Amino acid sequence: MQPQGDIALIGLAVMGQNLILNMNDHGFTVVAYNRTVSKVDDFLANEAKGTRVVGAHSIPELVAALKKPRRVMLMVKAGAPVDEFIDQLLPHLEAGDIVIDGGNSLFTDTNRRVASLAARGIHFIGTGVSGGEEGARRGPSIMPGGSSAAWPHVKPIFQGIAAKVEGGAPCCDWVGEGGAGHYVKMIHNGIEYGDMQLIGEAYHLMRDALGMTADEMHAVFSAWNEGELDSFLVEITRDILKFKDTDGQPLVDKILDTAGQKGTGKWTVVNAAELAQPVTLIAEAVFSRCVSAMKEERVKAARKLKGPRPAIRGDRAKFVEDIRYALYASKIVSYAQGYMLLRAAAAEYRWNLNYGGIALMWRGGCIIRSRFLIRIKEAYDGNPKLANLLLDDYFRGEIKKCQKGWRNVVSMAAKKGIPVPAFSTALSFFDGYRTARLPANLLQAQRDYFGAHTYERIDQPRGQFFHTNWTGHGGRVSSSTYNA
Ligand code: 2AM
Repeated sequence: MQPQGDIALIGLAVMGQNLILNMNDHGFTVVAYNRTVSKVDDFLANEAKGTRVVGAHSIPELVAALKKPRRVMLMVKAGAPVDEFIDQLLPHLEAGDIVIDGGNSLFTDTNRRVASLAARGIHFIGTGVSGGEEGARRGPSIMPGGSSAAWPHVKPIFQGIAAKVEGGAPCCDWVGEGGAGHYVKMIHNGIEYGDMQLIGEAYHLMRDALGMTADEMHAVFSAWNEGELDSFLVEITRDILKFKDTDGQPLVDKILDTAGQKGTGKWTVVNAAELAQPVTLIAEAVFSRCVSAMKEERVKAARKLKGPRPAIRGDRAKFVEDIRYALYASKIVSYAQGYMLLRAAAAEYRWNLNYGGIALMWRGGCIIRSRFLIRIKEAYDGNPKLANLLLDDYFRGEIKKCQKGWRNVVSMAAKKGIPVPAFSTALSFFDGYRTARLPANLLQAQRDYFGAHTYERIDQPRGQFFHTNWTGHGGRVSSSTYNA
């Protein structure tokens, strides 16, 4: 009998199982395998009962069940387990076969795997999969990159199972070469950190500056979800604020204020620093989680370090509207920063990234899905070489509308002692980006003074470097190697 399997999936945790069931729903025959082989039979007897899913109890059995070119997708723990499965698969695969890693792998690992498998004629795809368990089952956002020759062979499966948005467009398209797919997933997660921090700051101001109840804030987030801020994260915030504990009190009020993190936000910030890109909002979001984790220290400090009273008097409804402006403008800045990083990465790693396509992939299925992303797609479709999202006519107009309220929120928060690191870094970045003359002339003078690092002059062409003997003593030799 000819092999029937369209694709094999290794890794029967919830995400893997749900992707298999989703593929099955879309008419694909999936071969299922897992390191702990007993889970294969459990899956066939339970979740996959009555489906066309085929169980494999060994790698050779899995490979034998697949049509050619063979497609094998890994949904296992990132890191060494991925390499171990690749090593187990390789002796059984042949040139033209395709290995796909759908885990949360670091993009540099994916770069390495694409290159090492290509040397053996095997195609490798590293793909971001977002949307959690529910997304995997009903339609995730899928961000594949790697060996482009493999794309036509996985495209019908991935676009078939992906979330669909306006006009049935799938939230899955080819991202680019090497580790580009996992890179874009990493940026997605960084942006997710930023969006969550922004919502948190809006909530903090409403709760502590305006003294609003959870029910009142629920009403505000409900209204916000009907406008430009319409998004999954605003929607779940609305629902969380309404949710009552068994005693009828809002559950959110009883949750300890220390946030965890798994590391993809941190990866984004580390990479941003390496590529010299000012992704300040995601950085503040990552560091804010670190501050939140210092609970005991904060409780002690709260007794000793006194600041102003947080309550704001005056027109509450107007201030709530200003918070909406601050949130929206800061969100635009955050995505502008994320896209700056994508552009820098494309240049650094020599990827041809599809910027509008990336916005469309995030438009549905994933945690950062929102109405707003369609505007980003339109901006890049209109001008694929757009230097910065802030310069796009639509976003420029939106920021203009928000600016007054945004500035009011940041200054009120400073006066009232309520931390708004993401709102304020977004505003500082916006002001820095639109400042033709920054104070870095002084900084260059300092560097030249203490380290003879030289400077360029405004009255001379770029690329000419000058050194001054600032003190009248010391050397006249400029430094090119000393880095203080
Ligand atoms: P398991 O069921 O045998 O633990 C998510 O944890 C998935 O990754 C599971 O399918 C799990 O297999 C697999 N996994 C976790 N650690 C692994 C490892 N070190 N080697 C192989 N598979 C692993």
